[in-house]
Amino acid sequence: MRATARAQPNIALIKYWGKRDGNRNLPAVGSISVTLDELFTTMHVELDGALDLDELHVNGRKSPGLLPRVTQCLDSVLGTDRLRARVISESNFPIAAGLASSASSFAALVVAASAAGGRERTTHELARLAGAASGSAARSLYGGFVELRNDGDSIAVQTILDGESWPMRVIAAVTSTAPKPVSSGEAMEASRKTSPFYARWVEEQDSDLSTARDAITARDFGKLASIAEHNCLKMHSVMWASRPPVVYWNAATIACLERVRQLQADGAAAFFTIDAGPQVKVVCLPGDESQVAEALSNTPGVESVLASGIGAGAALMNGD
Ligand code: 2P0
Repeated sequence: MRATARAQPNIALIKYWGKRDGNRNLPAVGSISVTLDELFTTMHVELDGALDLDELHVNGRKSPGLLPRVTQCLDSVLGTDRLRARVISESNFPIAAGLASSASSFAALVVAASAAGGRERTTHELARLAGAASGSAARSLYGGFVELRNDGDSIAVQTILDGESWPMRVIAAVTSTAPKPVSSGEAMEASRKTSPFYARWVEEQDSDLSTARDAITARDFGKLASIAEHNCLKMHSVMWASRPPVVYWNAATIACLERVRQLQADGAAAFFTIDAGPQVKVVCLPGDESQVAEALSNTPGVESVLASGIGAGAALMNGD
């Protein structure tokens, strides 16, 4: 009746932006990400017949605001006639700061809730359940370089290459920890309905996915860098051209991009990516990590720098 799972956030190199079915939370496009290692969310789920309502504690605090999505996810995993649950979530990195905490949280939640309810589920089934709660969470069920594809009226997720086969480091420059001005779900809908670039974005995604997949399989860093930066800037162009516009960047975001261009000019194997927030994530080869981390730390407006390797997918923890 209780279980604990751990999941890592993931960073998209080819982005998910837009939904083809909002009710079932199905993405309009496929995506490719890397699952991180050192950053993680630990999720404890305890089903308790004495509870009248679900309870959620996030990093030691009761969090009623986040509860409805958790309740909905528990219902989808265990059925609506389930026992109520006490859910305790702890993350070792800032949550709601554009570091994909919803991905690690919902990936860990479906694994822990399934185990607590005695349900045997494949990773594939767990990924679909996580994706219904938060699109990017489906990717955190898998480790390494991960591709999510649309598959009929559902999704299919798989590891393209494991992290050990092509070790990389991801350095995240945190430029603000303020809450997002608009949630990614809302912003995606604004893009779909109003951005003149949205249709073209969807149309070109398969080609970007194919280029990135080939680059990963061939371990061609330059090719991956080029398509990932292009896909990221294209996604933000779609957002900027929405009405009302969606601009997640701040001045430090741009300063970080300039810093990455300098690092590249100096010969570093590094590229940037930016999600639905002002943080800049720089992916680099391990030999360039200290140079990248130092350059980002010294960039005006950067509050902190977090580093991680590429890790494994969500897993149940022993001892519960
Ligand atoms: C991604 N993002 O591929 C993209 C890039 C943000 C920018 O997935 O509405 O929290 O819960 O399905 O997964 C963030 O959106 O969205 C996201 P929902 P999610 O990582």
